[in-house]
Amino acid sequence: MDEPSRLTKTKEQWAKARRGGEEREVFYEGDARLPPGQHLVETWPVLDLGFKPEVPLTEWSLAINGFVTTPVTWTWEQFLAQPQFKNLSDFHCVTSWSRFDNEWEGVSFKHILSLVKPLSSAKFVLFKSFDDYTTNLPLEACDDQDVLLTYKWNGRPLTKEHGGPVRVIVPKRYAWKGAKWVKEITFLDKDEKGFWEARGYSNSAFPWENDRYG
Ligand SMILES: Nc1nc2c(c(=O)[nH]1)N[C@H]1C(S)=C(S)[C@@H](COP(=O)(O)O)O[C@H]1N2
Ligand SMILES: [Mo]
Repeated sequence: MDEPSRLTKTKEQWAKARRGGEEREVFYEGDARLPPGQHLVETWPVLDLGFKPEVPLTEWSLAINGFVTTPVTWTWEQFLAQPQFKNLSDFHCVTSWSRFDNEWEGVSFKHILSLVKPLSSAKFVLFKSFDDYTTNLPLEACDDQDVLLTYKWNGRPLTKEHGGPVRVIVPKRYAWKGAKWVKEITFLDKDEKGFWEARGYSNSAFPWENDRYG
């Protein structure tokens, strides 16, 4: 990977200092939708490693493999041919902003599980992206009705800056658990830490528990 960007370096320092959440101890009383230490934004900030990969649809593919009965690799057309799924959810970034009511549209993780059929030894999932980013989750976190691979946001195609063609959305965890520009999903029997998890971020990442750092 290239030299880390300034934002990446700052976030790494914040993780070391375990910053964020505590100095913004604003519990919006009566607003049960905002997790502790978060503030609401109307915009949608862009966070990445300082590099936004350009992935033409003709070159896009997604491999789903590892400890599964039936690995698959989809082209763009094959991805679109899967049952389509819509879900509305809130988005919580560890740097303390939250964005409510995002309508995502794509392929549900439940559908993926029904196709590839993880082996009983599969307990973890590792996501890899076209910018070499990685993030990890327990399988049970992915096996949830609100988890999906999205290519649309609020009815429009997901832009490149937000991870298009396709990104992952895991509403019950902080947003770094959702890989933008996803290219590979690997089921594993052992946990393997992703980019931020290896740099001081929490392995579990529960917004409602202010669970930011490991
Ligand atoms: N491939 C990739 N996915 C990524 C990241 C990244 O740098 N590369 N950053 C993560 C982080 S830290 C956050 S907060 C969200 C930001 O998504 P957004 O830019 O659409 O707001 O994407 C996550 N997914
Ligand atoms: Mo983030």
